[in-house]
Order: sequence, then structure tokens, then C-alpha cells
Amino acid sequence: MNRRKFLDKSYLGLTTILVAPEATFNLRNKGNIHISKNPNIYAISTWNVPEANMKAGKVLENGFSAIEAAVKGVAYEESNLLNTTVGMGGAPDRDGIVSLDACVMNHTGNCGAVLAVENITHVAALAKEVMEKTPHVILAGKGARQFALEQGYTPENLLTEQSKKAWKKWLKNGNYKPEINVENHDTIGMICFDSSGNLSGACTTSGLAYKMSGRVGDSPIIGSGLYIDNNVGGAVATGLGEEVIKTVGSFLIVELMRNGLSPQKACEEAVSRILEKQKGKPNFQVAYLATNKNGEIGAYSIQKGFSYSFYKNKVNKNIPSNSAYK
Ligand code: SD4
Repeated sequence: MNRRKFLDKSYLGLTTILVAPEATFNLRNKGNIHISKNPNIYAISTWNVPEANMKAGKVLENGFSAIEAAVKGVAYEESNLLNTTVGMGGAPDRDGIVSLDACVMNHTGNCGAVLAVENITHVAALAKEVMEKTPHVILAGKGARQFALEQGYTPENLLTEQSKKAWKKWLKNGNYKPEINVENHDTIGMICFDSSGNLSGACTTSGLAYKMSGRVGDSPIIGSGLYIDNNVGGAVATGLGEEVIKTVGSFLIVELMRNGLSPQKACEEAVSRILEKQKGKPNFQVAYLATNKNGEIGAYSIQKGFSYSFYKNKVNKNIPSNSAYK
């Protein structure tokens, strides 16, 4: 067989060999995104949280790392008594106890989380201490609280009069039904990009209002509420955590970006993974926010009403997100 005939005959086989690797997901792709040599620092957060996002921006401007900025930024909302889904002032569980969840992930892929912690306001900072000072990734409940006390955190009453009043009103309904406000969650997931060109993130919440005691959502679960891969990008989630966990939303978005999807398309795909299991329009909200190493940002939610905060060049903007349902 001459060379021409051989090439003709094996054309189909060759096509398979040459095309398949491109058409198949490259699971170990180190990231196919251009990495800026002169990174412009920025911070993005779920929801309209200008003070928290500005705070993170200032920490970045002062030359601190992305992980420092993210933890300091979200700390603003953890102390904000008006925010009833994060930190002190967060809505309690159905027994009237406030329990908080948080996680952090840095540019090296290291991470830490605390679950169902009582009496400690700054749980994102505590998650960072778990990451830096223990051989573990997750501490839960009493162990996390004990660790906080050992690190010098002061125990505080996290249930404000306002949250107590709202809980008592809920109790009068008589039926156990946790509440999640479709239009206005405030769980804060934040991703920062620092002057060394590194990405890190933090996610912190009091979770679902009037949840069962011990219930933990997506926010402190690495890969669900937050995921960072410094070669590719990062993603954060807000909304009904059970649905985010089932689809490992933030990890999914980062993997989709690794394989070339824009942050916007990756967020849309992660939302559709949830929607394809629903019959019709669901009565819950899930929203995603993502960025890649090229500084592109994407956001998408199930229901309308989601927005994100974007800090760059000393200015913070609130940017409305598109949604699957209008
Ligand atoms: C959770 N994702 O615990 C959180 C709730 C949330 O705004 O985002 N609230 O499921």
C-alpha cells in the first residue's frame, strides 16, 4: 500500500486520534487562560455589600494577600447586625440558636472550614486559623468553638433582639418550615485577586433561617460554597445550599472554566445542572459568582434579584446578574 492510500484508508482512524483529545474534557488541564503579568487587583462579592467589598479592596491596595483581604472583607458583614444571614444578628435555627458556617481557600489550594459554630462572630477568620494552625480542614460544632476560645476569640451572644422577635413570630406558625428569602439572601462569598496575581476566597453564613439544629449548607463546604484554583479561577455560591451541594456547584464552575468556558457560561451551566432536575420553576434561589485568571467575571442565578459587588481601581459597583427566570 502506498503512502497516499494508507493515509486515505486510515483517515477515519486518524480523525478519531487527532480530534478526540480536543473534544474530550482535559481533566488535568492546568488552565488554558492567559495570566496577566500586571494584575489589577479586584474583589467580588455576592450581593450588594459595598462596605465589605471596599474593605477587601483597601486591604488589597495596602499590599496584603488575597486571603487576608477576603477574610477582612467578609468580617464587615459578620459584624453587621442588619445582615440577618451572616454572623452576629444572623437568623437562628428552629430552637432559637444561631450557628454559623464558613470556609476559606487560598491560592495554594489550601483551605479551612468551620461548621455549626455557636457564639463566635468571625467564623471566616476562624476557618483561616483552622487552615493555618491545625492539620485539619474542617472543625465542627463544639470542637470549632473550643478551638476559637483557644485562639483567643471572645464568646458572644449572636442572637439580636430583632432576630429573636422574628424567630418568635415564625414559631407561632406552628409548622416547621425553614425559610430562605428568594429575593434577598446575604450570605457573602468573596473572591479577591491580589497584587501578586493570586486568587483566594472566603464564604460565611448563618445558613437557612430556622433550619434544624445541626443543619449545615453549602457555604462551608469546599467545592460547593467556594472553590479556588489559582491556575484557573474561583467561584462562590449563595442560595439554597442543599441544591448547591448536590451539584458541587463551585467546583463544577472552576472545572468548566479550566476547560475553556467563560465565567459567565460556567455559572449558567451550573445553574442549569440544578434546573434540569426540577419540574418547572423552583421556589428557591441559587446564585453563582465566578472569575477567571484573566479577570473576567460571570454571575447567574435561578431567580431574578441577584447582584454582585465589584471593586476595582478604588471604586465599588453593584452589578445586577442575569437569571434563568425573569
Ligand atoms: C446555606 N447558602 O446555608 C446558604 C444560605 C444562603 O443567603 O446563601 N443564604 O444554604
